[in-house]
Amino acid sequence: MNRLLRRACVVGAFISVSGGLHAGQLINPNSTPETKALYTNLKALGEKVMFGHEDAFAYGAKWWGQGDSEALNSDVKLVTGSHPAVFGVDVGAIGLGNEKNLDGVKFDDYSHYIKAMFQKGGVNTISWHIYSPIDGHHSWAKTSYVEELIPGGKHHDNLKAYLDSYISFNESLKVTVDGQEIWVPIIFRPWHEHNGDWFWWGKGHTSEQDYIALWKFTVDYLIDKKQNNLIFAFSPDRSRLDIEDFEASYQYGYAGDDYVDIIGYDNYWDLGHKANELSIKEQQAMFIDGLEKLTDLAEKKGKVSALSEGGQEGIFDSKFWTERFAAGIFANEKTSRISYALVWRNNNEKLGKKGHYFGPYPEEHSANDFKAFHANPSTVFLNDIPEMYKLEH
Ligand code: BMA
Repeated sequence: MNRLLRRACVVGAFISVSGGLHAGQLINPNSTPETKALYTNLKALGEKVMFGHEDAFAYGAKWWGQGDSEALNSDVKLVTGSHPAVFGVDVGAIGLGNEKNLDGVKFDDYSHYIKAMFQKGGVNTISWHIYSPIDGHHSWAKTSYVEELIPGGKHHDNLKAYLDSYISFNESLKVTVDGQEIWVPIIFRPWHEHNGDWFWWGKGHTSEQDYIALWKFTVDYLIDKKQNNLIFAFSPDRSRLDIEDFEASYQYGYAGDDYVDIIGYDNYWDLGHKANELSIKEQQAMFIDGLEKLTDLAEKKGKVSALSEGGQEGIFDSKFWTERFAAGIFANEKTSRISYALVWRNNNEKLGKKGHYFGPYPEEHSANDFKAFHANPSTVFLNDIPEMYKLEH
């Protein structure tokens, strides 16, 4: 389906269901039934919030996963007895033809974990620290590649080839349930933190207009190629948002409501980021204010919201989970409208990067506090996740 026709369908779907612009349809009218159900059920969580952990099943601070094993392991389960409700994956390096992603996880293992997570009723999200399709440089390049990758650019075909490599991974995410093949729904979050200047698609290395062209092309291409299991998440970085002028600053690089399903943001900044000089109290106030504004904006657009990535690196606050994370997320009816909050990975200690972890693990000093977070009736883990892939009738 071409772009204009799709847009007409999206608008049509909005109007036919609600008579207004707030019916909350996915941007892809051909989404699979399970994908549509997931989107509706994310919204239906109301004031409950799912906990997510990046690379949860791939490895933990002190272990490395077995891709083909039936039983999944996770640091979160070692601490609480339950896996997280959301599993985060990053397909960085996928276009290079490597067997493993940028953090050493085999793509085949990721595929196994994602399918196993789906079969247990959990939710999967994929981000992409994409290498440059022009010269293979990693994401943190300070080079202006985007203009040459978007339609009309001289390396546009390279972008298509990278998207094709994602498509072949995405198409491996199919399982058979009761004799029926089901495509695992994925919350797909490309081109993230674009309002920062650390990635080559970020501010300073590309214009807003070219970033929007990049986003639009990515979405149109994947939808045209019938990747009907994707829910598209947009996620600027909190550190570059102006909380006082939230809507305008959030929508820097926003391609429009018919190109985005999830209004997310990544937030390390208000949670004790080393460069943030505000007091804990002030940071916490900004965390709450930002979440309220994020969920208000999502509500206005009829979309789902999420804390798509974040946490406190090296969790130096032993009461981080209750006094900062939960205290902000469950501060009020607005903040708790986010559907999930995902913390970043627990780097395997043997691989260096000491202290690069964001979730608890056994004997880690916030582990007890995390148990209290898990016991909070408003948090959702895999052991108490509601049905996410069917609609209640
Ligand atoms: C970053 C860090 C890196 C990692 C990348 C992709 O934030 O964790 O070490 O390679 O994410 O997972």
